[in-house]
Amino acid sequence: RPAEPAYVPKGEKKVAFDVPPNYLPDRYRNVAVDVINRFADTTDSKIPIRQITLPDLSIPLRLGRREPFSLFIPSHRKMAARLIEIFMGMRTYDDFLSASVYCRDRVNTNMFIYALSVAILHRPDTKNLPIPPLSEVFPEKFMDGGVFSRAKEEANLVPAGSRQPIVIPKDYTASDLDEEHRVAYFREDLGINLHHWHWHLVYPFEAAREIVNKDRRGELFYYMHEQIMARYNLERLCNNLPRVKRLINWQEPIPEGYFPKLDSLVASRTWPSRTAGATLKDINRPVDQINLDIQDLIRWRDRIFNAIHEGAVKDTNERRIELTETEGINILGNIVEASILSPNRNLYGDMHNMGHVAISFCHDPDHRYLESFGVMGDSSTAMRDPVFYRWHAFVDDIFQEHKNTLPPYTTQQIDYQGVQITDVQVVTPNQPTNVFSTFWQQSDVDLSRGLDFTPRGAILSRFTHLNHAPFRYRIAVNNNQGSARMGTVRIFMAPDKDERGLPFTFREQRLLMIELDKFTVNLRPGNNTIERRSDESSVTIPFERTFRNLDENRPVGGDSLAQFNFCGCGWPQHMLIGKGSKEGFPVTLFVMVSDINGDRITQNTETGCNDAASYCGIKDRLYPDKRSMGYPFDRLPRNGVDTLQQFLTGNMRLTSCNIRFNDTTVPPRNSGADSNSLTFS
Ligand code: CUO
Repeated sequence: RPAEPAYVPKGEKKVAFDVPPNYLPDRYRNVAVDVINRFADTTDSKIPIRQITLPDLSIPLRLGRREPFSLFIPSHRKMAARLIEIFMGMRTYDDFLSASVYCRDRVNTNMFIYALSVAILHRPDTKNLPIPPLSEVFPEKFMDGGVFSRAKEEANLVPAGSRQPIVIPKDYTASDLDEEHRVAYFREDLGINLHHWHWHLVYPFEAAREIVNKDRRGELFYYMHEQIMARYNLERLCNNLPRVKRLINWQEPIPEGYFPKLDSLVASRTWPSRTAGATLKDINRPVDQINLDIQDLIRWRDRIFNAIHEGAVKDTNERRIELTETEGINILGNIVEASILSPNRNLYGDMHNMGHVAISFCHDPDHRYLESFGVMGDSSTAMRDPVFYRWHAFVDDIFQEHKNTLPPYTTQQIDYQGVQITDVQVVTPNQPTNVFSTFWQQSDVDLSRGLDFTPRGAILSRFTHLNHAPFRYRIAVNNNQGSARMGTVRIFMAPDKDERGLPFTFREQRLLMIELDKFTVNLRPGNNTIERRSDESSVTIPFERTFRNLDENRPVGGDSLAQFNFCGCGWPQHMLIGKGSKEGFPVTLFVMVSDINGDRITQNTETGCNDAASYCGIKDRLYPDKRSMGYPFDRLPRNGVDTLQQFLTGNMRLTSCNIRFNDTTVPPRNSGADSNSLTFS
C-alpha cells in the first residue's frame, strides 16, 4: 500500500478519497454530493478513508488557514512541530492517511504541506512514497504572479492537449539598471530554490529530537550553505560582480533591494518588496508573537564569537563543551542556525533564523501596514533575494572563524603515499579539451496541480534557465604499490582571478572551491584511467527530478516514480558549474585521490536516495565521508603555502579550464513535441 503514490501523475488513473461525512469542513457538508458528482466522471477509483479518533489540532489551528506561514517565526515553528508530531504519532498508515485527509481542509495550507512532507520523509511506513513537488503544489512561490491569470484563461478556453505553455521571461524581477540583476538567473532558479526547500525539509531545526538529530546535521548546515556561497561568488565573478559582502553592520541601510513579483494564491497577498536602502529595525509584531531587537542579534553574535575564541561553549548547566577539531563545527552549526540541538539556546539564541525574520519584516516591523514577511521568511523563496547571500556570508564567516582556530592539515593528512595523479582532462563533445560549455535552456513545469480550475488537464509554464553540455572527467592515476588500493576522488572548481583580475591566494581561493563530485575508486597497481560523467555528480540530482518529465511516454533517466521527489534534495544538475563568459571564463579544476582509510564509513548505502550525498547526506544513514566536510579546503593552509599550487601533494592535480557561455536558447527537452508557446509579458 505505501508503495503507491499519494498523488496521481498525469495520464494515470484518477483516484479520489472516500471521506467520512464528518471529515468535511462545515462549509461543504451540504454541498458534498454536488462536489463529488462534479469529479465523478474523471474518477477511476476511490480510496476509503478510515474514521479515526481525531487528534487534538488546537495548536496547529491557531494559525488561520490562509495566513502566511514561516518556519523562521518561532510561534509558527511550534505549531508545525506539533502537527508533525501528530502525523508521526499515527500508529498505522491508514490512520496517518486519515489524519492527513482530515487536516488538509482545516489547517494552514503551507503548514500542512510542510508537516505532511516532513512526516512522509520520516515515517517508516512511507519510505517509498513520493512527496508532492512543491513547484506543483505552490507554483506561485517560483514564478511571476501574472502567469496564473494567463494560465486560467488558457485552461478555460482551450481543451487539454491543445494548450500552449505560458512562457516566463528570463528577466522579470528587475532590469540591468540594477547590477545585482545580472545574477538573478541563479537566485531565481527553480531547481536551486527547490533544493533549498528540500534541504530544510530533510534537516528541520525544530521537531521531535529523533527527526532533528541526524548525523552531523549542524556541520552540514555549515557546509551546504558555505557551498551555496562559493557557487554564488563564482557566478558573480563570471558576471563581473565582486564577491558578496557580509551583512555585518545591522544599523546601516542595505543597498540591495528586491521586488519579488510573486503572488500568493492561497493567502491572497503579494509578497512584499524591499526598497534599496532599507534598514533593519527592532521587530515588535504581537500578531506573530515576535519581539526581536537588533541588540538581541548582536548579543548572540558576540557570545558565539567569544565561545569560538575560548574554544568551548557552555551548556544550560554551565558545563563546558569543547569545540574540538572534529565535533566543534557540528555543535557550532546547531548553535548558529539555531536548531533544538543547540546546547544552550538561552545563551547563544537563535541567530541565523532570527536574522531571516528581521530581514523579512524590515518593511513593516510593527505591523502597522498589516503586511507579512518578505521572501527571506520562507526557505522556498529566500534564495531569490540578494540579501540572502549577504546574510549567509556573515553566517559563514562565523564558521570560518572557528575553522581558523584549528591546526592546518599536515601533508600526511592530505597526501596518499604512492598514489599519483598524472593527468586530468575535461572532455566535452564538440569542444576543445578542458572547455565547459554553457547556454540557456527552456524547461516546462505543469501548473495544473497547484491551480484550482476546471476544465482540468495539464497547463505548462516555461522557464528559461542556465544549462551546460554534459562532460566527462578523464583522470589518470598511478598506483606504485604492488596491490590494489582504494581511494576517494574529490573534484572541486574555483575561479582563477579575483574581481581586480589578480590571482587568488590560497586563503581566498579555498573559500571559493565548489565541490563538483566525490566518489570511491579502486586503483589497480600501475596506471589507471578513471572516466566519470558530469551527471553522476555527488552534489546534484538529475534534471528530470527538478523538472518532472511531462511526457509519460518518455523514459525519465532511469528514475522510478518513487524517486521523483522524495529525493528532491540536491543541487540541480543544470546548475552544476557557473555560467562562465562568452570569451571563456578561466577556472581551475582541482582533483585529489585521498586515502580510503581516512575516508571510509562502513555502512549499507543501498537506499533509493543517495545521489546528492555531498550536500544532503544519505537518507537514514551516516554522512558517507569520515573527513570534515569541505576537506581538504576547510582549514587554513600549513606554513609556507601561499598558493593553491604550493598546497599540492602527489595525489592532487590542477587543470586550467575555461567555461564558455553561448548566448543561445535551447527549446524544452522535457515536454512532448515542441509546441508553440504563449509569451507572457
Ligand atoms: Cu538555508 Cu538561511 O538557512 O536559509
